[in-house]
Amino acid sequence: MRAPRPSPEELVEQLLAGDRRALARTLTVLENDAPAAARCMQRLHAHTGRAYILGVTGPPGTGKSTLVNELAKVYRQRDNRVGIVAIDPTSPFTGGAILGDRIRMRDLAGDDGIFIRSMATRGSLGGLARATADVARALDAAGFDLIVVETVGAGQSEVEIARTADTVLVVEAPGLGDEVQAIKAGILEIADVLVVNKADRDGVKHTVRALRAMLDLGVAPRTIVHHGQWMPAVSAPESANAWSPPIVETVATQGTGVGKLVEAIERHRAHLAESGEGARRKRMRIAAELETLLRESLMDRLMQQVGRDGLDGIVERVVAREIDLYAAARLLTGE
Ligand SMILES: Nc1nc2c(ncn2[C@@H]2O[C@H](COP(=O)(O)OP(=O)(O)OP(=O)(O)O)[C@@H](O)[C@H]2O)c(=O)[nH]1
Ligand SMILES: [Mg+2]
Repeated sequence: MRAPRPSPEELVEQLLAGDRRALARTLTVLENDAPAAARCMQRLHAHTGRAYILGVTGPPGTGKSTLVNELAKVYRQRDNRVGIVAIDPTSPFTGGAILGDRIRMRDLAGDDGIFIRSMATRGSLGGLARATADVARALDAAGFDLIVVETVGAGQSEVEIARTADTVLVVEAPGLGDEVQAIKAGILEIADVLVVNKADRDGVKHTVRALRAMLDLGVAPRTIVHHGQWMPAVSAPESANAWSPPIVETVATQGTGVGKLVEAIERHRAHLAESGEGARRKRMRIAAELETLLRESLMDRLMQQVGRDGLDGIVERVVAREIDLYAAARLLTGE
């Protein structure tokens, strides 16, 4: 007979006591079960706020996972516990395999100070962003000092990640012909540090020049733009603009340039602390997440009140030109 399922509260207790299995099960809850996730977060919240979150994004195949592996090794040497969240890794994730690649990550396997999790992008973007933020918070509560979130660059999702991360690395590689794509995707706007990986390849100087030209055009530095309706009363400090994203060349497969990259990350981290930009970003993130949650719960509540039939009825009235859309919305919200 199987043991009874632990409650969300019991799972969190075990997680806080350092149980890795409970951590893994909690992350599954956070991804899949909204009501239980809310119960977990209620217990976890007081234990969060310590970890430093690093977002790593960029076009497919630029070497992000290889780089994350190298970064994790450096931070492990500094006695940091490292949590890695890979969103929608292109390689399949199987049992004990790490980021779907045993060979590259073998240096990290079996290390208690490392925890690796992959997440699928099923469901809505908003849902993924929330689940990612919750997973990062759970790792934070579980005592991981550095949490790395890797996503494959595809536009909107990077912006969502920027809200989760303290520092965002955008990883490019020579010869992708994606310099222009990068601007289109708005990817440079969210970069705090730009990495040109595969610096052993031809065309690295060209890629660096192209990126620098774009930075000089004023695409960056990023300021997190709040897309929602209300802004918290935290305006950007003037000194937030003092940061211009450095460009670091690396050869992740050889570990070359990784030391310089760590330095750049640490400089940005210090900048966030000294300028007040870090605190501002934290508040912006909380406001944005709160807004998303409110949107969902208000919508749920409204739909419960109105019901499927009620909504269909109103749609029919708009179709019949009895009322316009604005009037329909007012009717539904009881304004
Ligand atoms: N030549 C060269 N190859 C590299 C370098 N870094 C990574 N690679 C190779 O590039 C391929 C992709 O590396 P990954 O680390 O999986 O890249 P990724 O960006 O995580 O890929 P996705 O998650 O699929 O977007 C692998 O075959 C790596 O061995 C590098 O600095 N130089
Ligand atoms: Mg990868």
